[in-house]
Amino acid sequence: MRTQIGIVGAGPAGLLLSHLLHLNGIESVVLEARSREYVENRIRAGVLEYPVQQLLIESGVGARMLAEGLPHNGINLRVEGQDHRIDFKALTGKHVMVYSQHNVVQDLIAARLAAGGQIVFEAANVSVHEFQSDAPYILYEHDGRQQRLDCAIIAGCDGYHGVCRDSIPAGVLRAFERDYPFGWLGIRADAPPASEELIYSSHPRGFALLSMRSPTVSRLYLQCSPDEDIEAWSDNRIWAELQTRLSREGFALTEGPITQKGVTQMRSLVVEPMQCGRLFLLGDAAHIVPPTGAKGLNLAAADVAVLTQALVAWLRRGDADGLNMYSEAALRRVWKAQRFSWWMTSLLHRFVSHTPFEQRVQRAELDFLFSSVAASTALAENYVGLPLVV
Ligand code: FAS
Ligand code: PHB
Repeated sequence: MRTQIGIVGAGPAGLLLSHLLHLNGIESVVLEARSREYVENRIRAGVLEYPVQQLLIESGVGARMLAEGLPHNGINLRVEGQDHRIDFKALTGKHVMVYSQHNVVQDLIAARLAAGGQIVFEAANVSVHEFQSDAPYILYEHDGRQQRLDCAIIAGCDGYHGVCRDSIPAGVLRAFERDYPFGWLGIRADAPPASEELIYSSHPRGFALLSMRSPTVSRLYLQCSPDEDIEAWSDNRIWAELQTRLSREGFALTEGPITQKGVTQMRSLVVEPMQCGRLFLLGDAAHIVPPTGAKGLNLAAADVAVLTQALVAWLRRGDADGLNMYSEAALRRVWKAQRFSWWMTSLLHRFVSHTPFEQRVQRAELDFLFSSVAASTALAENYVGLPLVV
């Protein structure tokens, strides 16, 4: 089989890339290890930046988001039982959209298939080859038979645990990493959210976050140890801890059946460069952010916007400048989102290693944020989303 762009991974990065390329008359084939049902129901992110919303709307896959998504004009930071609202609308004129990542994935798969797009689900043992030549190809197994996909470019959209990044020869990539001494215990619950907007709580017992998926489904997170045993957390214990960390006078969470729970590691990672020959890395295959800034999904979309522009210029006009500069251009925005995610994580979590001095500085940083329009504006601009292509 032959195509123009071979894409590994049907997450938000791979699917959005295939969709935007199609709109520009460029062919692609997406190879995905898991089943359609699995990728369409995988619980992950839930907040879309303003520029990403615009990209989905302008590219014709925003209708359900606009119909079912929850536009939020601000977030609340809760410290010592006091709320401090960051008013995105007043500070930036923009809003974020609470809309599940798996809904975005479902919308993109539906759009690709409706347009005759090729997505090979359950493609096993994917391997990438000859990407340092001008004739790269991908091998994989499907329906028990070995297959080969010849292409001009390979897009590695296979996430943190994929094969593409690890296929790049030793010495080419440099990794920049930070592991955090905690994780997030996250739940999805059939309980109406107790707040119209997200609440980020900095509590002496640790961080907590109230988020949601719909008027009847809540998504909540607790700071926990990185190797926390989820089996040790009964639903009652989880609700009790959430009530404590999100407590404020006159406020209580509405509890309900917990339908999904898990522990997520907190890590910051960037690999540079984000390309090797004709293999380009996008999304979690190239960078991981702690979820405190709600940037993971949005960064994947930003990489797609940069690479799409570069591929259109190359395939239409033979202009390879954008491709040659892809990594540099994408990394400029990646590092800004990394900084913001690290900053939000440092600001709102409890660090057992903190000295009393560091605790005071963390508190002073919050006080400054609550008393300075400039500081609140900086948070708001980063949270609602920086321009996709800079
Ligand atoms: P993805 O990981 O989404 O997609 C990669 C795809 O490649 C997957 O479908 C995978 O099956 C496929 N693949 C992997 N290896 C392959 C191979 N060898 N062959 C073929 N296919 C292969 N972000 C937030 O902002 N908020 C959150 O609450 C949040 N929660 C998260 C929870 C978890 C457990 C994880 C892992 C991430 C979470 N994130 C969250 C970040 C998340 O949103 C990612 O940034 C986003 O999924 C990145 O999208 P992709 O780069 O497309 O990678
Ligand atoms: C979520 O809704 O899953 C969510 C929201 C904000 C975050 C992280 C996760 O910072």
